[in-house]
Amino acid sequence: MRKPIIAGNWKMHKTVAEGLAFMDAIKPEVSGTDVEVLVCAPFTLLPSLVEAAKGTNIKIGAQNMHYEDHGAFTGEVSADMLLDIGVTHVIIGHSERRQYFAETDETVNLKTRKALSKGLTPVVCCGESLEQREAGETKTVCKTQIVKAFENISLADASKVVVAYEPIWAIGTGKTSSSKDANDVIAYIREVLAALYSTEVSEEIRIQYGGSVKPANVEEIMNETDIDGALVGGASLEADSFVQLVNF
Ligand code: G2H
Repeated sequence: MRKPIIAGNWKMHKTVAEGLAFMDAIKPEVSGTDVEVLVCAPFTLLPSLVEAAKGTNIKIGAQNMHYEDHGAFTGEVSADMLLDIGVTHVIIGHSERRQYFAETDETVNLKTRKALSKGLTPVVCCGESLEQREAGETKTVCKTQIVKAFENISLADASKVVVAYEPIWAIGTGKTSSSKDANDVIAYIREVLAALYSTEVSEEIRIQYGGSVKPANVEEIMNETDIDGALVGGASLEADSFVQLVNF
């Protein structure tokens, strides 16, 4: 009942020409899928990708946004600016933003609320570090991040959020959480959401796994009961690989 969502997170990669070549290559290969297809690109590519995605089943997302509507925030982009060019999704609180750009649970919450209020679909990331995992804190860390991210988000809006569980130690390292472990944490996140809202709402919220997902492991991951998609970095950069992920 939850529509799977396979998303590429290009991080700081690709020129406009490279992005458009990617779109040309994937369009015919993903057109028949029942999966929601999302490409999250750097800001500079977004207008061109939105144009290229017109009339297709490919959605285009940003990788960050500011929580204010406008103001003296040099280098930042607002939700309205994303909507203005036809972007529909935005990744919020990726661990790289938390680690390198001082993103906090509080800013994640402010951004998530702003995105929802404007009609953008937030893809909200959570996940533990290696140290936290080894200390047995995985679930506590995810619970804290999820409870804060959803603070003051209404029952009606909650089901519009996509959650991405990305254990930090598995990001870009080639190490993947076993699909069973990832499913276990994701099922727990769903329990946290059920306690915050209701079982019904928690059953509607899609929760992706992210961290070294690739064509070789995507099917096993997607076969798990609670995993509704993948947020993919490295393996989303090549068209062939992305097509395989979508058509798992
Ligand atoms: C996790 C993921 C994309 P990768 O950051 O969000 O990247 O698939 O390269 O581990």
